[in-house]
Amino acid sequence: MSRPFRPALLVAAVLALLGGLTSVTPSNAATTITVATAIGRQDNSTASVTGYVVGQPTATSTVVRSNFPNDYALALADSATQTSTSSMLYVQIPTAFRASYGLQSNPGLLGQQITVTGTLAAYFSHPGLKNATAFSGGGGSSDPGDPGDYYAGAEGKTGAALKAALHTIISNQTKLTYDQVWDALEVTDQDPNNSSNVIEIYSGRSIAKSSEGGGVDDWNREHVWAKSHGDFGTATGPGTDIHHLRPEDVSVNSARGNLDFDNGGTAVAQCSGCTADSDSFAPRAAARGDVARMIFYMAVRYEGDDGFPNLEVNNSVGNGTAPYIGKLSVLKAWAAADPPDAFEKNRNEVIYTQFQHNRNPFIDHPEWISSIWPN
Ligand SMILES: [Ca+2]
Ligand SMILES: [Ca+2]
Repeated sequence: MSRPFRPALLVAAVLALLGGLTSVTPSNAATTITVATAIGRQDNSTASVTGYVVGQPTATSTVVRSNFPNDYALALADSATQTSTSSMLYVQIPTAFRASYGLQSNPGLLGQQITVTGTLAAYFSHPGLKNATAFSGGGGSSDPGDPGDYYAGAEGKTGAALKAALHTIISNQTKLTYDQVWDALEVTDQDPNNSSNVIEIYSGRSIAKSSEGGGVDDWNREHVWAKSHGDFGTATGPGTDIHHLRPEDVSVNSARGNLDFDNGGTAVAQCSGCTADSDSFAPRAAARGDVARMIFYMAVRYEGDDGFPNLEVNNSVGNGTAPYIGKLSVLKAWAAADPPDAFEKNRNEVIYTQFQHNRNPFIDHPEWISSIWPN
């Protein structure tokens, strides 16, 4: 398959990066020191250090930039693109700050400028900062699910009013062409342990990015909200919305077809943990919540006001070409049993910062599912 160069995506990514670098102002710039200064001043004094989050230290000379193991530590540098650990300060994150500044919970902090106040002392046998008493920056919000007051318009709302407010918020987005989806999925669904691969959504298998296409055992662009349910095709719109477009093995994609989602059935070939019968499909357990949150996103994002059908979740299977997907009660149970993990949160963040500039609210706020769909 030919892969033409796509300058528009590159420009969008660069603009997103520049925006990220220039939008944060240190809260206490006059009295803070640089990372280089902090590295040279490991004397147990107290200081406020401003730098860019460049990863999580896991050993003296190892800093990871994805697949963050926990929320306990981060690495700061004077450049957002620094990769040399000798130019990094290792910051211990005390319990009180882990929910807001730990990278597993906040992968979007990567590349953000923050300021940390604490004791300049070795951590992981490396120049560090421990016993921090204050963190600031990184978007200026202590709520990782509400970057820059993204959800301000939904505040205090429930039920139909919440759904309407979220529809307005998430409809403000950049739209991709179906061709651009190939490149986007190589970023959003990259295997955290192998940057040459993507993870297939239903099966969980890691497959070479280069194996994209239509052949046996290639991967292609699966529409989790089956495109026949509303017949929206692959025109720019719901058919190219990467919040629900995922890499999947060609034959597994075909086995899912346009089936609704429900428990039960028999095993699906090449898809460990997946089952299907004549009117429904179930992915592996670890993908079930992801699937549910994608379906709920689509139901809120597409309300029939943009030339495409009003997509809705119902409690049926066998919906055929109607603009509905079921089964609501099962999808709610799947979402509860499989809450958002680091991979899913990172994916949402990457779509927001690099591609569509809108978010899946149900990854940020899973509690909104029951508010909008109480029964
Ligand atoms: Ca999951
Ligand atoms: Ca809808």
